[in-house]
Amino acid sequence: MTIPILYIGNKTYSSWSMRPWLALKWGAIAFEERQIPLGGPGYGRSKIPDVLAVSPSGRVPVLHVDDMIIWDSLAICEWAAEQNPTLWPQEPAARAVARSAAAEMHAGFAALRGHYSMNLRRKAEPAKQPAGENVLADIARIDALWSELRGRFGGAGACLFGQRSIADAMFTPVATRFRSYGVALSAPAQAYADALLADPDFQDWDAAAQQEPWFMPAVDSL
Ligand SMILES: N[C@@H](CCC(=O)N[C@@H](CS)C(=O)NCC(=O)O)C(=O)O
Repeated sequence: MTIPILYIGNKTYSSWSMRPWLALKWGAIAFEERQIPLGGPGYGRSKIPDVLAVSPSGRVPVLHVDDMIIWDSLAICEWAAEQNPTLWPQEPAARAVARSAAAEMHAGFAALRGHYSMNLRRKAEPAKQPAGENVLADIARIDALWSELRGRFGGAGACLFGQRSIADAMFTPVATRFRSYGVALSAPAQAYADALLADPDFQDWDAAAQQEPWFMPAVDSL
């Protein structure tokens, strides 16, 4: 196998790119990273020419492994877990719950994601519009889920399932949103969010984001 290539978007804004990037790092899986800046012609319609050249969905992240193409964040995380099974909890019941949490994140929380766009350059400034009912419901569900999973499976560690897993990778961008928009959480959920943001690999990603030259007015004006 040649070294896999992970195509990602802007580190400041592309939450879906961050998730498999963290999973590959945490799984100690070697990969080359190639960045395609989002925005410009075709953006928002899955029609950015440079993205379409490498991803059949017109979206990033996408992983190329030899001649195989994996074009979705969760599918890339699953491939990573095939290389390094410690990316999921080893105990079957915990693993099933971790997969449920990761899938819930992947498929859901649209109101939260729409209202609080990821913007790593924004540090604790409330959103210009107040959070609506659906956003508040998403925050409450995530807070309850994090608190419950930490209590049931977290043990002495800081992660949801004792050691870093794909579930933590899926939720790290949410922790950045809570930080960026100053969203108040319960004490257990805040402790977990703080732990995600203290992760050294996340901090590498965040530091690179701060150096990026791109600026998306639509996101930065929220
Ligand atoms: N379900 C996909 C979503 C990927 C996605 O929406 N990526 C965004 C960037 S974070 C994108 O490529 N947008 C390009 C566009 O909207 O044209 C996944 O989980 O990978």
